[in-house]
Amino acid sequence: MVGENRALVTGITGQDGQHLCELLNAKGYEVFGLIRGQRNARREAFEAEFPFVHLVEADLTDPTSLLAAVRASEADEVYNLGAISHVGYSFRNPQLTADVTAKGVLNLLEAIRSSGRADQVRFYQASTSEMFGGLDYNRPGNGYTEDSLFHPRSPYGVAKLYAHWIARNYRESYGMFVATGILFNHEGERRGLEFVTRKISNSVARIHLGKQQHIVMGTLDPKRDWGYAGDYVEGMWRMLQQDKPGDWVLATGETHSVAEFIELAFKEVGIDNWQQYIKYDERFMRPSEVDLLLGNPERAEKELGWKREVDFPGLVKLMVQHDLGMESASQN
Ligand code: NAP
Ligand code: G4F
Repeated sequence: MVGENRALVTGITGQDGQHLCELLNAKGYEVFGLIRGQRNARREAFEAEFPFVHLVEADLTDPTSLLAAVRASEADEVYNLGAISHVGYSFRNPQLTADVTAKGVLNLLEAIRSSGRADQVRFYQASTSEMFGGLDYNRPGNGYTEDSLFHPRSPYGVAKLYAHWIARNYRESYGMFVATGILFNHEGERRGLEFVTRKISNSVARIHLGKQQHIVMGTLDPKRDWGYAGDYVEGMWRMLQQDKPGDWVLATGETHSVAEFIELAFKEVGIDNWQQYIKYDERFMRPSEVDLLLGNPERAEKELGWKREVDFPGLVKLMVQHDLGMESASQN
C-alpha cells in the first residue's frame, strides 16, 4: 500500500464524497469507497474520474455488507456521508429515509464495533443544519451553534437527529472517537441537479444557450447559509485530526434567499429581468418548510483553524460558469 492512512467513505458517489476522496488522495491516504446496488448507474463514471478509489460493495441498510467493508478496508478513518439527503424526497419516502439516514449510522457503528477495530477508528458523522429547523423561537441572532436547540421539520431532519445522537452516544458509551460535523448547505459544480442551487445554475446556463425557456420552482423565499463543498470537506478532515472528538458547525455566517441566488445567477449571463423566466409549481413545495438557516462557525474557526474560502457571489459564479461549459459541450 502506498498511503499510510486508510479511509473508508460512505456516500462516495455523492457531492461531498467526490470532493473528500480527492482531498484524501492528495494527502496520501489509501481511499476505500462504499458503493451500493448491483448495477450502480454512477459507478462507471466514478471509476473513470477517481481511479485511485477502491470501491467496496455494501449498503447502509445491510449490516453484513458493512462489516465486510470495514474489515476489507482496515480503515483508520471512516467518513459516513451516505444518506437519503434530499429533504423533499424524504417526505415522500419517510421509511426509506429512516432506514438509510438514521438506522444506517447505527448499522455502521455496530459494524465497526463487531470488527474489533472500535479503538483504532476515527468516525465522522455528516450531521446537518436541517436539525435546527429554522423556526423563530430557537434561532439565535448570531446564528445556530453546536449548543442550539434542535427542531427538525422533515423526515430527513428527524432521521439526521437520530443519527447525530446515536453517533454521540457511541462516543459517550464506548469511548469511540466520533466527531459530528453540523454542516450548513454547501454546494458546487458536483451538486446533484435535484437541489435548488444546481437546478438554478444549470437552468440559467441552458436558458442562456437557448436550450430551455423557464425554470419551474417552488418557494423563492427561504434563506440558506450557502458555502462551497470543497471548503467543507477540508473541515471534515480537520475534525478527525483533533486530539479529542467533538461537534462542530461549519457555515459561512451569511444567509441569502433562493430569489437572491436566482438573481445573481442570471446576472452572470447578463440577464436582469429574471422574474420572467420563473414559473411556479406546487410540486416543489414541502409540507413544512425551513424558512431561515444561518450558522455560527466560531468554534470551528477557533478550534479547527477552518474558514470558508469561497463567498456567496463566488459560489454562484463558479456554478454558473461550470454549467455554461458543460452545457455548451453537450448536444442535449
Ligand atoms: P448526496 O450527493 O445526495 O450523496 C448521497 C450519497 O449517499 C450518495 O453517494 C448515495 O449513493 C449514498 N447512499 C444513498 N443511499 C445509500 C445506501 N442505502 N447505502 C449506501 N449509500 C447510500 O449528498 P451530499 O450533498 O454529498 O451530502 C453528504 C452527506 O452530508 C449526506 O449525509 C447529507 O445528508 C449530509 N449533509 C449535506 C449537506 C449539503 O449541503 N450538501 C449539508 C449537511 C449535511 P448512490 O450514488 O448509490 O445513490
Ligand atoms: O436545495 P434544497 O433542496 O436544499 P435543503 O432543503 O436546504 O437541504 C440541503 O441542505 C441541508 C443542510 O441544511 C442538507 F442537510 C440536505 O441534505 C440538503 O443538502 O432546497 C433549498 C430551498 C428549500 O427551502 C426549498 O423549498 O430551496 C427551496 N426550493 C424552491 N424551489 C427548492 C425548489 N428546492 C428544490 N430542491 N427544488 C426546487 O424547485
